[in-house]
Amino acid sequence: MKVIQGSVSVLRALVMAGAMTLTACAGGTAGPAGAQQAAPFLGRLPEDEVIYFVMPDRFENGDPSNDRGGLEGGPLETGFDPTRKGFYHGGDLAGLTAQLDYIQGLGATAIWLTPIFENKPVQGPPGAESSGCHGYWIADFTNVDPHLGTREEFRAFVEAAHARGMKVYMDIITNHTADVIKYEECHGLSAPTEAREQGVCPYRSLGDYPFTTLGRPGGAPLNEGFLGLDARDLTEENFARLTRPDYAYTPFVPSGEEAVKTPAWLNNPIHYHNRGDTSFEGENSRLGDFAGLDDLMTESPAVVAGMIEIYKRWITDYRVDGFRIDTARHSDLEGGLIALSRMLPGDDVEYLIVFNADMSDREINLPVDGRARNWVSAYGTCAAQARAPGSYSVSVPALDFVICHSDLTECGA
Ligand SMILES: [Ca+2]
Ligand SMILES: [Ca+2]
Ligand SMILES: [Ca+2]
Repeated sequence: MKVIQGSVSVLRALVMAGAMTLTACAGGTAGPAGAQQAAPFLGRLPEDEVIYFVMPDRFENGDPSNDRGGLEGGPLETGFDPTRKGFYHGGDLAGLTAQLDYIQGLGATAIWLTPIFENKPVQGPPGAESSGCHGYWIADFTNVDPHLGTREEFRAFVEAAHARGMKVYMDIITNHTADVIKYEECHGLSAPTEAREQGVCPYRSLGDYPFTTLGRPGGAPLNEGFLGLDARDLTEENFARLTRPDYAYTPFVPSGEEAVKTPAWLNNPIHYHNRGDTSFEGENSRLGDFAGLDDLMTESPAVVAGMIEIYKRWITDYRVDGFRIDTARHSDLEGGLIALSRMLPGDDVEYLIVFNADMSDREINLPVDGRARNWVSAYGTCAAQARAPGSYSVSVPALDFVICHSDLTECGA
């Protein structure tokens, strides 16, 4: 095991959760005639990468003018407060690009960034607010967070990394969005004061709150004919019958936030589970809200298609080399993630490496249809993995190292 000294911790060997087959883009029809020579770094196998995992907000401030993300006001409006760990500290993409010498000098050959998409800047109950400095509270899936820079700066970063022969892996989220949707029974004016103050909403299960009755078992019928979320029922025809989102809680979007998410379809509560907070047990691990984060109905073909469209653009527009999919074990893997992996054909991308969450409790059988299908298990935070490497569900050693620049808990995540 190689050890890189410095202020970083080193994580040995992320591991594969599936068969390791890496095939070059063999689309045949993809790309212009006389397609350009593939960049040499694309020929490097994923197990040979040394990955530098970085949270840009905590790395290097290359442009102080973007520290407040273009927002006005105090920390609760802008999210910026370098004196508190849960707020933005000013690091950005310009700083990251400027420090590529340093990162490459450590021996890193690839960079994995925490999500750079535009976040809801501040959320949380009164007195317990924090910011999206970690990047996992996405509001606009099509934009770069203004605290971190611009689309052009992200493009410049990817191009600069590629020019050095380094790969760029994006950290993406398909499980949830920022916390925008609330429930009348927990957060509405008629909710008990205690519930409003605590900001938690107990999970309401499929058994106790079926999709086809209003708010409680025996409630008025609704969503007539909707068959539920079994794998065989994940069809457009079935989801056309799901028209009301108030089968468990009564979701609402607070005034002023009706259009806060992009693409626009994400603003419709019908695309979410709306069953309250997960306690990370059984059914609620997949269908519950992760600390209030709006849990997407990843079983729905419309949601899958929307997510594919979103992330496809990041591949085609920025030529990123792979994705690490966040909170994958809290999503419908068989539907959404397999579909996501099918975004590749026609997109002229040489390789896609998908990092994934812990797969120890799930079987993943991805169809291998001519494209790279690499599933790397990466469970927990970087530091947690470094402390407990035995917790992987594994089989085949894949990557030599992930160098942890920072532990997400530094950002209050
Ligand atoms: Ca900055
Ligand atoms: Ca919510
Ligand atoms: Ca989920």
